[in-house]
Amino acid sequence: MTEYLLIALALLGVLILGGIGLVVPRLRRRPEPPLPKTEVDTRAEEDLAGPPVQAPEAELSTGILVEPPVVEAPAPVLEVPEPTAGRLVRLRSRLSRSQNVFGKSLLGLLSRDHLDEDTWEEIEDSLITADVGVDATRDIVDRLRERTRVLGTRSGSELRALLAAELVNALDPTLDRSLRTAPKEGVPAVVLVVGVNGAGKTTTCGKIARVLVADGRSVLLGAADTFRAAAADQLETWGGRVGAETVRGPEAADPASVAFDAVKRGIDTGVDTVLIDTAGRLQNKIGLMDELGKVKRVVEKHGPIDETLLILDATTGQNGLEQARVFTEVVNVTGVVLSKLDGTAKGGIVIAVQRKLGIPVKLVGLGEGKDDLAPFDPAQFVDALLGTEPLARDA
Ligand SMILES: Nc1nc2c(ncn2[C@@H]2O[C@H](COP(=O)(O)OP(=O)(O)OP(=O)(O)O)[C@@H](O)[C@H]2O)c(=O)[nH]1
Ligand SMILES: [Mg+2]
Repeated sequence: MTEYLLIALALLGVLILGGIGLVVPRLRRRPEPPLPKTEVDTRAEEDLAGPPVQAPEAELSTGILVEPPVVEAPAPVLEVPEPTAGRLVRLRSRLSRSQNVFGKSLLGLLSRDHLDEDTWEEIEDSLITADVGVDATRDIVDRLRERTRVLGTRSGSELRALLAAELVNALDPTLDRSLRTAPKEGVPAVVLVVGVNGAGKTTTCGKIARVLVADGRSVLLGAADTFRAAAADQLETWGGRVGAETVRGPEAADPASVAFDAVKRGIDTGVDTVLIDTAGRLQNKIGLMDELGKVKRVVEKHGPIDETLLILDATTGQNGLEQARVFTEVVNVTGVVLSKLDGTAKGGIVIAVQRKLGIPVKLVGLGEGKDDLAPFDPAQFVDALLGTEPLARDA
């Protein structure tokens, strides 16, 4: 009897130990990893469930579910550029250096009691010093002399009005100064920006991009200045602020091919305007001017360039005119941007440039700030030069 009892107990013990042996490994065992999915499985699931979502992970030690941190791409904060209307009026005080010549000195001379030969000579000298150019100065002074003689005008406001009319006339208000930046039949307008070293090309490209964005257009920038990586970085920074993509190539890449790719990308993405920045080049370096000609020809494989803007540094005065002439021979310049007008007393260069080149000044740069670029308007410009209103509008 006791023997049976012992055997039964032993069997029970074996059973219990065996049971534990079976259960414990199960408890310890980690769940089997699922079988690797095929590409088809994954695609099918993604189609159904949208973009993949990371599953919450089980914390092994505590068993508490921990949500993975939600990694969201930071939304780019885009700047809203200033509207372009009224910029020249807002920035008129930036012309203060030129205002001294035109507003103060010229008007002062004109209102002398006796407008004798010496006074007229002084008036001529002031205009020439302000870079108006010899031919334009002669025309302006001859017409003023004639009109003051015929009309016998002597009051300050009348003389101011006569001078203003002659200056506006010398700026040819009939020229078309609109920028051709509108897409045609879904194809972006292409704007090529050229000029000598340091004229302000890249800055002006950036400012124009802002002008266009402010006017509701979409813009793509092409960094065809491949001499320095920093040049493309500089352009990309301008574009990034207003959400414009920049197409760039490797350092020392062929600028023509980067410009071509930029226009192609602009066509593919359907932007309104492609702006191409080029490297600074001196007009007397034949190889570099040939390279610019090539950029133009290669870009035109996509279709004609809508606008070629020559950036001229206003502080270089009459020297800029010779540069400009050479550029117009290589590319078909359709508009001039006079940069750095804020840094010169020679605002008359606007008159000389147009007269010598027969190409309209379309925009003027009036400072280093992001929105310090204004559409050029002869009447507003002359008014700013002769301004009788308080000048400190722009804080
Ligand atoms: N005061 C003033 N400075 C300007 C204006 N436009 C450009 N600049 C300055 O001129 C300098 C040269 O400008 P960039 O745009 O780099 O000139 P760039 O023609 O691209 O130069 P490269 O590519 O080296 O040939 C910068 O310091 C600009 O801030 C302007 O209208 N007024
Ligand atoms: Mg540049």
